[in-house]
Amino acid sequence: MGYTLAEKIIKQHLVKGEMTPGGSVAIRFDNTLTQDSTGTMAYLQYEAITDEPVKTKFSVAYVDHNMLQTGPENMDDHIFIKTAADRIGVTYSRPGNGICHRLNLERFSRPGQTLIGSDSHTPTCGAVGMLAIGAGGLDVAAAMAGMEYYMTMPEIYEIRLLGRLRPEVNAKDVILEILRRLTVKGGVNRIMEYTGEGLRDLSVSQRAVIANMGAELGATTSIFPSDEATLRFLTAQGRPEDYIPLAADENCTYAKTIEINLSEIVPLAACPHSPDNVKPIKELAGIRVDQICLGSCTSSSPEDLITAAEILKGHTIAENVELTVSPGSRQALAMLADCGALKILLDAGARILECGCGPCIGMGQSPNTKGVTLRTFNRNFKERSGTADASVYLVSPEVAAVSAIYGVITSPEGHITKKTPEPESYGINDNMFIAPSRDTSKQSVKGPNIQPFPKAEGFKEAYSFTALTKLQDNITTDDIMPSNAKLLPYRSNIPYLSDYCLSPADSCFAAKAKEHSGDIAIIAGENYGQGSSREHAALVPLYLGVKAVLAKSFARIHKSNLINNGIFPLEFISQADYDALEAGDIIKTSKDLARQINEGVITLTDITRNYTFKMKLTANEREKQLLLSGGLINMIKEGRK
Ligand code: MIC
Ligand code: SF4
Repeated sequence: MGYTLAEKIIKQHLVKGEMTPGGSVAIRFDNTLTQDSTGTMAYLQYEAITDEPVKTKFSVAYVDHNMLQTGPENMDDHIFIKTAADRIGVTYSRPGNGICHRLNLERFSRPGQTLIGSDSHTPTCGAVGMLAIGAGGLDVAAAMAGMEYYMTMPEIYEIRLLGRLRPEVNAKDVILEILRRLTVKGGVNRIMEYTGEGLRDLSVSQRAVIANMGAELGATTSIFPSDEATLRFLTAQGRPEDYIPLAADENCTYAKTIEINLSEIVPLAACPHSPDNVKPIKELAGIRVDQICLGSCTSSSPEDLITAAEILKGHTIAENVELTVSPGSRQALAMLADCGALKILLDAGARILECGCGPCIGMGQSPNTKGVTLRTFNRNFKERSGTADASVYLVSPEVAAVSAIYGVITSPEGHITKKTPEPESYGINDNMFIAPSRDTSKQSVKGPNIQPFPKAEGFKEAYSFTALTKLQDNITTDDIMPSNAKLLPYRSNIPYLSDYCLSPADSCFAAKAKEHSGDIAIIAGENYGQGSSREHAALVPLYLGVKAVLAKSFARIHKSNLINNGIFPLEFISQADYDALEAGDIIKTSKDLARQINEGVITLTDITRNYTFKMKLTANEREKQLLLSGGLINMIKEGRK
């Protein structure tokens, strides 16, 4: 029996386990990436694990999120990351160089290799046939230290692409169509593997849009074969030597095959407030728009930005609209300047922001009260833009540019006759990457805002949790630990962030938790912790005393972050149990908790209601050990790793 492409790469990097879906596999990572808003914690955690240089083939520390410097905190963080990276052998990408995922694709993506990154959109490099996985900072720190990464072997889904995109349809519409069909839970514990004749016309940058937003499906990763398009891209990036051809074996088997006919896809938008709330643009046409934002790690290749410029050529944006452009990389911005597209965008009235995440993570450019904003980004969770009552629509650059001209949502059909060709060569300038000294006799420099991270206490034989809140389905990590221009500067200061924990979902939670002295539980619905990889969504609750989350189901990265920090992620077996529990209830574990953890079924009693029920612990052997040790740092200290 043959292997799928993902299986082939996993097999080559397998340290332990068997590749049976649902089983536990430990794999070795060749490369790592961190970005600044998760990176400060990752390097603090690395320093807590070891003083040795990194063991990976190549590791990079990007600075792209925390770029608004309205006080000393952000630049202090940059300096800490730069000095921490230098001593342990991690290349540093200076602020202004661009967004981690676009830069990593351009300069360091390598077919057949593995990459783990402390950002949920790390799978972007799957566009060149790399196995790229997003994880929490601690997992990335452990991978840099040379430890294998344990994960539940996902099922592999085939997404077979047929036909050819129409000129006005973007790869963004393809992934929006997949989100429409599969929803934000559709990829959990799955790898999306792309095949089919439709690949022929998709450049690596277009594939990257799809691989990037596989994160919105909740997928472990997404992967494309390494073929002629990959060779063209790597050659244009001046590194043809990194190319190897890679594809699934003809006789491999997939858990499921989904066919998508590219010729049938129409321009789409993800409507407020979820990436899977997808509708055709035609149904939304005429909605008045206040703001349009081009850019982010998903849609800011030169191809995408030149397409937008071509549409805007000779026009001035509508009076009611503000247009911003946050290019994904200096390479992309320099190419826009070289080909004249930057001048076209400026002439049309665009506000050019620096190369970074910017408005995508609420770092500036928050829309007006009740504003309508069209963004070529990948997430439109409520409040993420920084304006609580704004309506954010996720669209392609084509839809964004045409709508900017008319000031209302407008279909690009009839406005575009041919696709922008992919560049034959990219402007290469690596002078904003600093190679590390690997001199561990140096010390990292920590500003006053960099506070120690909270550490889980060891495992106790019995717990009595107070359930301080009861939440609905699809709670995002933006709900658990919001990020915006005011909070992002405190990513290295968990005590400060703790006042805002769960504020969009339950504004009293932090105050209640601070008054409470014992162990706390959170009750939640399906897909708890979807979205970002930020470990802060586990570290901040840990700091507040959260010891268990009782949910109907969990998003993958967040669940690992909870386990790494010794917090129990327990799943309801019956809807009736979820219905029976209320905020304020006291819930106790029963005898033999350690044995129950090993068996994966935990008996709990709600003392307030005199109600006994069972919950599932879906965890592999290693995760059970982690919980019994009180998390990864404690396990490493116990010398069990
Ligand atoms: C995001 O897009 O939500 C982020 C901000 O890039 C996060 C990382 C973070 O919270 O720092 C992600 O995607 O993991
Ligand atoms: Fe940055 Fe937005 Fe991409 Fe996250 S999704 S890495 S915030 S551009």
